Amino acid sequence: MSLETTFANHTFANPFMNASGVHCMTTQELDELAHSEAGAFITKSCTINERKGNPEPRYFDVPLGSINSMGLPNLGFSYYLEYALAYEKAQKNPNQPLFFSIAGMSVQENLEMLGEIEKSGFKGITELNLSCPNVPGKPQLAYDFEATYETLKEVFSIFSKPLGIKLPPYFDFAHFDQMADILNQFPLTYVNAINSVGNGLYIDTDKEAVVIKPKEGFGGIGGEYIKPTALANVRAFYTRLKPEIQIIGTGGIRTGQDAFEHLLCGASMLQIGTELHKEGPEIFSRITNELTQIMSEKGYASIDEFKGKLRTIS
Ligand code: RRO
Repeated sequence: MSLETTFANHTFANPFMNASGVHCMTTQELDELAHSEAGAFITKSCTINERKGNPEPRYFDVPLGSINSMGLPNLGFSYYLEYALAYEKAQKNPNQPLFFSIAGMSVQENLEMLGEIEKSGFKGITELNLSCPNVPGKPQLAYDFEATYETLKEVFSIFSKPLGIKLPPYFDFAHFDQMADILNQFPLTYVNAINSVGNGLYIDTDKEAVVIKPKEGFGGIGGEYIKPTALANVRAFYTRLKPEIQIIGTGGIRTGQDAFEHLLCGASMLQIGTELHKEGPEIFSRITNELTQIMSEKGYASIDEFKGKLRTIS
């Protein structure tokens, strides 16, 4: 029995990693992930310059998930690139590349960071976040199909290393079709579905008030609330994208069963945000055990035996 997963020409011990934004802002948090049972990990989405982000409170755990409006706080591109290069230099197993997330405030800023990554010695995988819902005045780029196409055209004219993109959730078959048509025109390594469900509102009934300060309480929803939407997006892209583009499933992964469902829909790697925030990096040993248990009960020796093989009703 093995949880090994092949992704972007690398073999990871298991498919689990953090979702960008959770437990990955500082070198200390990143090192804790590196020493955890996670198969891989990713840095906090960054901008060229350090950002403080939105005013606090800006992240709130709720019974069925979380709401956040962090506003892209990060320590700046150079901080994470230096960490990545040092990590690679010290690495014993070159088969476990780091994932590096960027989220520039403009196409130009993204191109500038990608240009730097391209000419650096970075050997890992870059994730371009086109779906942050929390920067006031900056819409989620991947809801604009033409802008997404134009951005990817520019990106691939200057960037040749492995690149994935982080998408927001879509809710309509026309949008799944349109976005997949665009993505299939590019040499993407992967698509990560989904970011938080943007601009939800959580209310504290006793206080008759919102629970986070930015944007009058509106924020990205994660956790159990969003699993069906995440599974739908994973499945929709798995069945529409060319096979060279792999899928990372993110959204509502709390237990081994949630992980199994994402894999059944076609995800190759699995990212955990809300539940990692609640439990800390120990979650990775719990959830790998739970997934192993489910696979053994079902008689599966490897993930490839069931990945993507969701049944429909005829
Ligand atoms: O920092 C954030 O507010 C944030 C980002 Br960049 C993102 O992509 N998704 C999210 O839920 N929060």
